[in-house]
Amino acid sequence: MLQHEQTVRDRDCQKIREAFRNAFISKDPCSATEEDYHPLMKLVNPTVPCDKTVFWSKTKELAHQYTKVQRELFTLEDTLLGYIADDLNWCGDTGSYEMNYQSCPHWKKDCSNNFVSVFWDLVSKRFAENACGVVQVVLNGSISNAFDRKSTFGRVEVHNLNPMKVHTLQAWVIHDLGKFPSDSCSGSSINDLKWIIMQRNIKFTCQDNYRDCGPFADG
Ligand code: 2NF
Repeated sequence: MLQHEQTVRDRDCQKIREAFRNAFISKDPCSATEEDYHPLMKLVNPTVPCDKTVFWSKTKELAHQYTKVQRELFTLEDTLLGYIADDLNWCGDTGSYEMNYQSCPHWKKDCSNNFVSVFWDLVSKRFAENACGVVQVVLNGSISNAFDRKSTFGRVEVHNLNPMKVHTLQAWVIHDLGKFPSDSCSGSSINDLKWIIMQRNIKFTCQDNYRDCGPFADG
């Protein structure tokens, strides 16, 4: 790599790190707003090509296996911001310039406006807004509500798909091998999803357990 390119890349990473840190450092861990992350969002734009976006809900491992095998597909965690933040928990503290390594609020038990939840809602929204063409979602057929309106997918992503750009939502409902499925394309939760998507003028298709021979096959 040319010396100049290396310097530019280092500077961008430095800027991204600083913007991420500045979003929450010295702030009350339960007072996060979208605006806190705006400087970071300005530095990193989601850029997934059309037909390559994969959403997931309660199927993290499987969805990541899928995009690892089908290399040209992307979950949010295959993009820069999702990759950086995945599996992390973070917050600051008022009156301190340090990271808070003692305690950060739990998103369910303590406060909803914590920095982790606000971050994921925002990057999930941008990821969905950016999607185009045929987009996919991997859902869990081994739980009773494969589609859950209260999940990030149901609450944020579904409502931020742009019908001017997104042609079809293709759902894959996958259940664990050897187990009796708890939900499927004909179940009421998927019907709920279908209704929401069709109301938004986007086409909906659904495929049950493609694991035996399709792209989700084991081995
Ligand atoms: O941690 C992530 N990588 C993450 C978190 C939230 C949202 C990713 N997302 C994006 C992905 F791109 C998927 O398309 O949203 C979709 C998955 O979110 P989901 O809520 O539909 O799916 P779940 O399996 O229920 O949750 C995924 C992970 O996020 C955590 C949850 O504990 C699990 O580890 N999570 C869910 N909601 C919140 C929240 N409000 C949350 N963590 C903090 N605040």
